[in-house]
Amino acid sequence: MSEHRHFPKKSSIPTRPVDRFGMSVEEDSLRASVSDPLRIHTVITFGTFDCLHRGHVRIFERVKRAFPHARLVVGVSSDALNCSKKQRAPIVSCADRLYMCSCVRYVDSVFTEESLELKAEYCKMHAADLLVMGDDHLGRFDWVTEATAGRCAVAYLERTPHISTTSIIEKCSDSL
Ligand code: C2G
Repeated sequence: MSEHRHFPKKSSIPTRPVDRFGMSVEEDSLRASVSDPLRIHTVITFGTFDCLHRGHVRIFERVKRAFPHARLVVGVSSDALNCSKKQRAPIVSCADRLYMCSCVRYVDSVFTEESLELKAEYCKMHAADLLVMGDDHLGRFDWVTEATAGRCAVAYLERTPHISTTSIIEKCSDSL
């Protein structure tokens, strides 16, 4: 009798887990990046969140999936801070950007970020155990851990490709 060996078809070989957008799921690596995941009660993130889009929401979603019991606090850059960072005013006002972020179901609270230099102060003020940013900022906020006497760890998540506020603005202006 001939021996039948079963090899999995190429398409059924398990690959990296992906979310509904085909993006890699990073909850495990985010959890692994902190020494004690159970110590994470509050996670903080910052951004302008202008023309709120999938790339922004995926940061919130991955944090909440990695730490479902933690509070997610979002610092939204003020209009003045955005002007100084990007030399242009945001399309959407700070009040509306705060409102939109607060309506995302993964977000527990929002506040206005007035200055980049105050990051460690904001982390202390909100008792943050972990600061998470997209990896376009890789390494940029590592100093926060030392400035909070080791209280707040820092981690970076893969930036979502093919979507940005700039590309949305360009599409809108092209279609006028
Ligand atoms: N982001 C992402 N994928 C995208 C676009 C943005 O993961 N396609 C992430 C960024 O890496 C950042 C967050 O979404 O962590 C907010 O993005 P922005 O609003 O562009 O933030 P930015 O104005 O760069 O402010 O203190 C705030 C910092 O200066 C970041």
